[in-house]
Amino acid sequence: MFILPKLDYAYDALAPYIDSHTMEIHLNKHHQAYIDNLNKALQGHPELVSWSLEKLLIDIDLVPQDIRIAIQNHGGGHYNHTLFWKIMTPKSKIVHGKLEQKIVQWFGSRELFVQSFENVAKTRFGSGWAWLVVDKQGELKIYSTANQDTPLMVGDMPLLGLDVWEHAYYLNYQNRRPDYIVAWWNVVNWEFVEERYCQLIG
Ligand code: MN3
Repeated sequence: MFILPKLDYAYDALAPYIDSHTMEIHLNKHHQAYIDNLNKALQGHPELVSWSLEKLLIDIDLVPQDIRIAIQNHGGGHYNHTLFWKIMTPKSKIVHGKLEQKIVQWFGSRELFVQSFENVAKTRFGSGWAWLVVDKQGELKIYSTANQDTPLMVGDMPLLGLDVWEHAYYLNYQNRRPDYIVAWWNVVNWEFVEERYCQLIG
């Protein structure tokens, strides 16, 4: 049985960039619903009990067909949101580490990276996520996915993920998705992301 993770900070800690009410509903209603539906889907499949959440998504093609879409949507939803809470912090500060070096090498500058990521997040039509991932070759990529599709399903490891579903910003920003995207940089937990990157590249 999968359960809702605890936040490392208070609901109102990310304000004014993300408001308390949005955080509370996003975690306790939206994220909880993905977990409930994931657990429900797995109920009829005891052979999958030993699979981790990551394995269910990385090996999505091996998941029995009758629950594959449910795992993709709700397992993806659980994984993406669990990462999303971790990559945010009220004590955001830039880290000049290995990831920044790679970002500058790959995108030309930190500013060009930010621009490119924002562009992908702004132009995702409908609901989905914007990602910075490490691919199998250890290279960085920026792209978006629809719905709760997760980079794990195509063999990439997400470093940064921005939820651009309306439920992530509508109470505070209404239709102004670009304002939410720009504000979000103020709460990115670069220390966590740097550590994750260093673990991934070994
Ligand atoms: Mn969400």
